[in-house]
Amino acid sequence: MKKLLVSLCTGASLGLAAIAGSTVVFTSEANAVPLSAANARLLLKTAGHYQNARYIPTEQQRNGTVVLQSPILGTDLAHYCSGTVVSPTQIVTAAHCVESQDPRSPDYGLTGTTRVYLGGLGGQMITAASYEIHPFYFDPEIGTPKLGAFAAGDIAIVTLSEPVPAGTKIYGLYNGDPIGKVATHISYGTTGNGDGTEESFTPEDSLTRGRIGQNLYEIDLYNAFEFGLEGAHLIYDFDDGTPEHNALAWWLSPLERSLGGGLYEVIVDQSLAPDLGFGLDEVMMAHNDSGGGAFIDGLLAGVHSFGISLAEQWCDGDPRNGEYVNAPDMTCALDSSFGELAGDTSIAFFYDWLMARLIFPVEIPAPATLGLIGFGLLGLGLGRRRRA
Ligand SMILES: [Ca+2]
Ligand SMILES: [Ca+2]
Ligand SMILES: [Ca+2]
Repeated sequence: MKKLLVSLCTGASLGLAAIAGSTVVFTSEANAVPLSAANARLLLKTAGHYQNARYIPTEQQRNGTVVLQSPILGTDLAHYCSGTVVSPTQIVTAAHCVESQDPRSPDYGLTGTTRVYLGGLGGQMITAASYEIHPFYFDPEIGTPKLGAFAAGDIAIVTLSEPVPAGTKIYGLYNGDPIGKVATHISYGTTGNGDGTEESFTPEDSLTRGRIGQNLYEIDLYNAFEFGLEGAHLIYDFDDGTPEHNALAWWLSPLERSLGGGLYEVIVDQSLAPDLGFGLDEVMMAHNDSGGGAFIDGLLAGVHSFGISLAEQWCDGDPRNGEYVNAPDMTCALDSSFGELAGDTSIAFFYDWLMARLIFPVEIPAPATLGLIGFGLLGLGLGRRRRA
């Protein structure tokens, strides 16, 4: 596991979106805010061209998903994240998306009031009223916040200042075993092609329209790397259909050999993670996708948290600092290309904590109940006429 620890460091960066008129530039600032590590890795990149219509969610599919915009005070910058509506007044997102709003964070006060845009940046805006971050996120033993996105409790609930309008989809929570299940990812962030040829982050496209696609949850972070809490983070890889870029098989393979001269080769056992993806439907989170949802059976099952790739010294072509001749990452950088891994916070792991906090002020009426209410109003009208 010599490779992973180095990767943790490369993942520690902060994603910002600069807003100047209609121009939005995405930049990455290394080690700016360690707690915000995963922020730099969120958006969906796509197996095929990112403008292919197959990746554009319909209005119906965007319903119940949101963009969170948190202005950075004293600047014209804002953090962007994604989230999912889970009650009439509550959004589930990643803790690192709202940590600067929590008094326990060293960055407390850095950002102003978060704006929540329903169904993407073009949708209705509701301001956030309060936040609750899972305590594991700040726990010095369990959460290891210095490791940012790898903290064990990267999940938060945002409470809105007013309820979402009628007709807004409210997602239920998945409480089954997500490992081995295909998840549908819907998110608003950086998009681009998995082969690294194009990358894009604009208000008009990625933040407004979002992207949709699939990936397979294959293992949890602890069972893959003996790190974190068992079951808390769900791991998947960005496949292009080839064994050469089957990242999870490469990372899980325990054997490697030295070829001399600083060169190493992992003896890849493809049977350890044989899945090669879903062809053009395969997607991977990227910048600003943080907090976005992954859905199984129409229920929220995962929250985009972090990405993992091989530290650049092992794939930069320079054997003097060590080099894997068969590194799976198609581009030697943490940029959501084919051959990288990602982790989602598991909703099932935090199911009880979430359910204890979700507020449904009124029991959602069943269709039969609605019919009775209608009948009752009708009867009242008739009665009034009779009196007149
Ligand atoms: Ca995959
Ligand atoms: Ca794979
Ligand atoms: Ca890469």
